[in-house]
Amino acid sequence: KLQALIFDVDGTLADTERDGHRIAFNQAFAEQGFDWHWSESLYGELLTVAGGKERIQYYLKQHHPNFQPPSQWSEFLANLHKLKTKYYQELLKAAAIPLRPGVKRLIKEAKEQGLRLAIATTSALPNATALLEQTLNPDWFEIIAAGDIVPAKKPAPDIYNYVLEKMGLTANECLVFEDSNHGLQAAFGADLKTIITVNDYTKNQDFSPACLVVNHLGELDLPCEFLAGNIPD
Ligand code: XBP
Ligand code: MG
Repeated sequence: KLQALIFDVDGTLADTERDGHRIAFNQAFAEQGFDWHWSESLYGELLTVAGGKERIQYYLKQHHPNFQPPSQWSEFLANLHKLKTKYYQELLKAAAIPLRPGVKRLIKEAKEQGLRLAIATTSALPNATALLEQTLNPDWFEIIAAGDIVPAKKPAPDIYNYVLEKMGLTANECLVFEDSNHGLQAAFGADLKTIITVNDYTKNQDFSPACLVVNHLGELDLPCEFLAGNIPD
């Protein structure tokens, strides 16, 4: 029986990437005096790497292979990423990024019906929490599994296995909401059933292991009863 819904954050709850994270990365680069700029299309390519620190490192390897950080790589990446997190928080405060259609309705209805709720995201914890504070309520979620809490980020299944373990649930008692192929791979790797809501960055990706792929949740009149009984194996 369905016991819990587990949500990805970026791209699933809200379209945070293009006008949120991307801008904050560029602001952090500029403040540090780097002339690196992530355009909308370049960012689409960089999204294949999950995690802010991992994404910066990948970008430098691909586009500035001779770059040498002024300190140890780990320290350099951590500091730059901290700055980016600060800018992202400021950005969310200045112009809240809205939830995608249907998200609030589904989450409220799930809560009313007694389903348990959790978050599984690659983003840093303060970023996930800030979005939830502005749009829903972080307390509605029993577990907010985020960022470096597991060393191997999506597409590795670790973050989903972590949530299952913390909630004391088995995979067939949960349903996941994701927006990307690497999120789907992570959930699938933990044997979880997944509904995909695509966005502009992910609409052409392969979602074959998903149990449902839709543009967004607003078009669906199928929330909890459907979810409880009708998701195919
Ligand atoms: C989210 C991400 C994150 C954000 C940046 O992926 O890929 O890296 O872009 O977050 P998912 P941080 O939606 O699959 O969890 O900079 O906070 O790491
Ligand atoms: Mg996502």
